[in-house]
Formats: sequence, C-alpha cells, structure tokens
Amino acid sequence: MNKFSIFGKMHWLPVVVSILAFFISCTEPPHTPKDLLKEALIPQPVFVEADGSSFSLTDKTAIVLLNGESSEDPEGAEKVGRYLAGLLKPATGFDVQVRTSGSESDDGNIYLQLNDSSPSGIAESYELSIMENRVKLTAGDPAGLFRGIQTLRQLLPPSIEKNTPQQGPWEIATGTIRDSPAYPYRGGMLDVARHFFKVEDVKKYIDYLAMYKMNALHLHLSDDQGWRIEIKSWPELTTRGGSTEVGGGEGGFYTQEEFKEIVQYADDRYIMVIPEIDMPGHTNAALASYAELNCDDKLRELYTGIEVGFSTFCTDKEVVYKFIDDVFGELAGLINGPYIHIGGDESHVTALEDYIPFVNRVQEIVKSHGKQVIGWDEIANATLLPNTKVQYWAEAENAKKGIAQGAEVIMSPARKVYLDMQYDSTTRLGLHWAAYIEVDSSYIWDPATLENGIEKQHIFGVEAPLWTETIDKLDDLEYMVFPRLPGVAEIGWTPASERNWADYRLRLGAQKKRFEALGIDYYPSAKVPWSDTLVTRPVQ
Ligand code: TNX
Repeated sequence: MNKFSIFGKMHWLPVVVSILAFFISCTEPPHTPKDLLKEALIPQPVFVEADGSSFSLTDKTAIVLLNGESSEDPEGAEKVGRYLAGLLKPATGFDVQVRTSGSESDDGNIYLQLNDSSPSGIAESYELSIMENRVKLTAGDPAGLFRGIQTLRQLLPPSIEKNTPQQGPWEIATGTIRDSPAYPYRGGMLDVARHFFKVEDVKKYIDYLAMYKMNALHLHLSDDQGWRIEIKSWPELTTRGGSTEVGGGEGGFYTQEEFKEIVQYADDRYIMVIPEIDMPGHTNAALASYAELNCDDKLRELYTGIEVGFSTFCTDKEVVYKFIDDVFGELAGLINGPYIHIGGDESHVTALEDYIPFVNRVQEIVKSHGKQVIGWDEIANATLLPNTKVQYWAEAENAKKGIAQGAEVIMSPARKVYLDMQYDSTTRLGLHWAAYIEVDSSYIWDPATLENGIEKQHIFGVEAPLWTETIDKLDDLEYMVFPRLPGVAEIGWTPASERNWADYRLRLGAQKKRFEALGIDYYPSAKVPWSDTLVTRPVQ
C-alpha cells in the first residue's frame, strides 16, 4: 500500500475542519440572546419585559415604514429608516431595503411607525416590540424612532459597530421596551475654542451623543484663545482671532458652510446645536481682532495660555452692541434650534454694575433674532427674560437666583460632570480644580437632589461639558469622555428610581467590546468590571 494514500484520499480533512470549528466556536460563542431583561443597555430603559426567544436579522430583513397616523413630518420615519439601514450595512453587509406598507406581518422585517401621539405623551419616547418574526418600533415623533433605534443597535452584538463585514448571526432577544426621557434636555458641550476640532471630529462627537440618546450639542465657539465661527460682517474674528489656540498651535475656524454641515449632521440625529459666544469675559480673541471692542481702543495680543478671567468687552460702548447684534444675527441664521448661549461666566474684570445691564441688553439682542438665551449661572445676577435658561456649573446660589426669577436650570455641576477633570491624580490629561472625578462619582448623583432648592420641576436637563485646555486630539477627547459620558446620558434619561451604580457598572463593563469595535480610546477605570464576553447583568 502506498504510504501516502491516506493523505491522497484526504479522509482526514473533514475531521480536522470539524475539530477546528469546534475550537473556534468554543472561543467565540455566537451571541444568542434570549432574555431581554439581561441585556446591558445604556441608558437603562424605563420598562423592559422579556419573552424568552430571539429575533434574527438576516439578508432578507427589510425596514418597512407603516402608514401611521402622523400628519406632521411624514418624511421623518423614512429618514430614520435610512439611518438604520446605513447603520446596519457595514458590519452585516446587508443592503437593507427601506419601503412603505399599509400593514405588518410575521415576515422577519423591522417596522417603523410614527403616530400623532406617543404612547407616553413625552417627546422622544418610543415603544420597541421584538417578536420572533418581526420587530416593531412606534413613536410619536421621529426623534422617538431615532432614540428607539439606538436601543435596537445596542441589542445587536457589538460587532455591529465595525465598519467591515462581520460574521453573524445578528440576533436580538424578544420582548417589549417602553421608554421615555426623564429630562427634556440632555447635552454634551465641546470647547472648540481652547483647541480647535475639525468638522470630522465634531461629527464623531455628535455620533457619540446620539448613541446614548442625548439631544443637544453645545459648541463653545469663542474664548480668549480663539474665535471659531466665520462672521461675514466682522472677518478679522476668524482671520486673526481664529489663527491660534492654547499652546500656540494654528487654531482654525468653521466657515458658515461647514457650520451648517455640522448643524445638519446633528439635526439628522435629532440633536440640536447650541452655539455659544462667551461674553463679556472670555473675549480676548475678539479683543485681539477689533480694537474698538476695547475701552482703550487698543488691539489686544493673541493669547495662548490657560488663565481665565482677564478679558472683557467694553460694556458701555455702543459699537460692542452693534457687534453682538451682527454676530447673533448671523448665528441665528445658521442654526435650527431655539437657543443661543451667551456665556457670561468668570467675567472677573467686568464690574457687577456693568455686567448686569450688559446681560440684560444682550438677552434682548438674542430675543430680537428670534432665539432664547442660555447662560452660565452668573447671568442669574441680571434680570432674566422669561425663557432664559441658567446653566449651573459652580454656584448653586446663582442657580437659585435664576429659579427665583422663574428660570429653568441646566445641571452641569463641575465636580460631577466636567469631563475635563482628571479621573485621579495619575490621569495624564485634564485639570482637577473642581475634583478628581472617577467613573462612579460622575454617575452617583441625582440632578433633583444634588442641591437644596434645585428640584426636578426647576430642571430642564443635564449637560456634560468638555473643556479642552489640555485636549487637542480625538483620541484624547475620547479618553476623557469615555466612559463618563454614557453615565451622564443615563442620568438625563433614566428615572432616578431605576438607577444604581451596582447595576450600571456591569452594564458599562459590557460596553467594552462595543467601545473596541468603534475604536474608542476609553479610560479602563478599575471601578468597572470590563468584560470581554458579554456577561449579562443579574436581574434584581
Ligand atoms: C471653568 S466652566 C470655565 C472654563 C474653563 C473650565 C476648565 C466655565 C463656565 N468656565 O472657562 O475652561 O473651568 O475646567
């Protein structure tokens, strides 16, 4: 017998293949979720009911828009459907069809339905029913459909986040989720003044906000170190004021076209952009661009350090108000949302008797352009217009002065949600003037009980600011934002009664694979049980 005949006939091949397959399947068991209650979602939905089976997304699955009862924004559902198809495409490789139909059936499709009223009556709420042979997502507004899609996304295996085709199966545990936000406003702030961030980076940030159901991007567009938005009537603001940044780098600015692109990208994700032009302090970049904004008519030097509180507009010069009117007039034309942020913080070299009439007059200017004012908590020392909102960051007493005037408060307590604060003394980035903020500390607080006298009914929502004195690239931004941002998003969305750190840390730990699939440079805090396998949480 030919001693090679056994190899020649290849009898061994199927055996080796099945042994290999066995080992591969042992190391990477397919994610076959059966219990919706054990899925690690962030923010935790308000209501979850499991029914013990699973739905499978396949190359046959279509996204079907049901003719709902919605009269307004009929294109909304289609836009969200296309977004979902786009989200699913890279990792599954499926060309998911988006089409319209009058009825639904058990055909393995995902149905989207927009009704005139949402199940809860609250904006952005949704109901997601996952059945063995179909998924149905219903909402009262397109934003609700969009938020529901983020839930669906998190129920799929983390590999759904990769941008190249991955191995399925794409299964989701069956059951029902009914969900709505605790607060109408949930935002992230990005300081593009201290260090400039390109349009592409801002879009990434918007995607991160969207993933956790946040609905506002506050852009800090001007400060001592830079002016970042083109104002056609005052061109030196960007040619000179935008030409540098902290540390002396080249800075940059958004043309109005680029800014509109950012606004549109955010709008497609049901996120409003709130532009901030900080004043009367934090204005050195403007004071270095136009001499007439200074009381002494002398142009200031560009500034690339990180001190605060040394600059001020000349509050009793008429040209200053003409300038502000021009700036806010142009800005108002670039945004879709109702708010313009006027800053107002740390005006240490503006006398209070100048500061108050200044803020009063600037509110009127914003109003004249059809927008409402948001300002840092110091503005509550002025007389607030009826719709003005106060952003609490440092002084609870200021926020309470705002509440006494009937203003709603945005909660951004520096010691809890300033994402530029170091996690601990060894963090290579960030500051620590407010606190070292570990992941547990940024999660364990409740906006409605943090300060006596600031209660749920006074609060518009929460916002996590990222100041960028020490942050100049996307990887570093991600390191400070992840994993604290998802926690702030949950504080804004999930009722306090449904939140606890013991459960949250498990759900956060289960995001590891998702962060990795997205290429996010997160801080691997020792407070969190990061888990490679999708360890699902114990259900209480
Ligand atoms: C305080 S928060 C500031 C910012 C700084 C930040 C650094 C606020 C309204 N003002 O100008 O960038 O601290 O953490």
